[in-house]
Amino acid sequence: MTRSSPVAIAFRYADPRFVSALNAQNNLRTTVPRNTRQPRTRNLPHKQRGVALLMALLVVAIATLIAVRIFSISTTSIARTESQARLDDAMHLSKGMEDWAIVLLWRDAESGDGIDTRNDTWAATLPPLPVPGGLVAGKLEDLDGRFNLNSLVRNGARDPVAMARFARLLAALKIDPALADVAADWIDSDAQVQGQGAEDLEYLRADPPYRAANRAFVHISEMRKLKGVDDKIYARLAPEIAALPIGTGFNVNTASVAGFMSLADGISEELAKRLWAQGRAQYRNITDVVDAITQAGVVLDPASMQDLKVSSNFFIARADVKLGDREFRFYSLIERTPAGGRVRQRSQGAFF
Ligand SMILES: [Ca+2]
Ligand SMILES: [Ca+2]
Repeated sequence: MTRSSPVAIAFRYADPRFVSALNAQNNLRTTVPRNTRQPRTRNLPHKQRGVALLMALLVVAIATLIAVRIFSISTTSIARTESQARLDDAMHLSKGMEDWAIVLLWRDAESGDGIDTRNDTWAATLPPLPVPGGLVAGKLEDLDGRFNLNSLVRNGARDPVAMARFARLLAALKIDPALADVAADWIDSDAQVQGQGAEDLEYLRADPPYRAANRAFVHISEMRKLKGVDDKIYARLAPEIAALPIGTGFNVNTASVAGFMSLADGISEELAKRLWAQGRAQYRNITDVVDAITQAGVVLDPASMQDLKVSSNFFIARADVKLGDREFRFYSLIERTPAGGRVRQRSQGAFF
């Protein structure tokens, strides 16, 4: 039995205009609509006598009102239809971007080096690409180099390694580490406040009131609802966190400086910057990074090293679509699979 390669799948489902633009960026034809309208002639009324004239004018006025109303209804619905058509076109183009991302991930896996870094082809930004009526640009980022919020609670209990790592990450970001307790209470199934956490009693006092989720984070934007998180804190936190299935691991090749600081007590910002290597870290295996840390005199707890890895399974594909004067942004969460990848979540507007 033969299985279609992701390349074939991608191009089967990709928007044909996007694919043709990928293949022939410079061969786009521009059609300029010609104005073929002819000037209209008008028939003006000639009879002007007494009541007959008044009646005639009223009829004209009513007819004009009706005409204006019909015209305004039709222009509104035409505008709405055009707007919907643009959105549909943009969504098709963003699906093309998803397929492009999956092809990149599949090709990367085929290359066989088994590691994922920001030097990989998938990590390059796709510059704006002309498509009929606009432009499309894209970017693929991995999420495994971020802290997975859902790792905080495992089998109903707080995971001490993840809790300590998140607290260090928060400290590195100059955020109160008590937020680790708050986040754990948000996802644990009970209503019991642990440490400096918060449960329903805290959130029911809000206006409007709400409750703790008591289940895994579906999206990192849930953090906005947590006690102590304001816009400034969220903006600092968002690029460092992810909401992924438990057990995804932490890719040191795509970790941030704060991410490296979260690995152990005693990793200074200076050491973290060295390990981060200007965002170009290329560790072939975990031993390489562990050696680099221990040689700097930092004692590592073996338990906290268990989920470290040098590859990624989850990615965010961003598509920026400009059609006419309208701009759209789409995000797709892609899980890498042996056949390339599959889309797990889509959002339009802001993902973070
Ligand atoms: Ca709790
Ligand atoms: Ca809870």
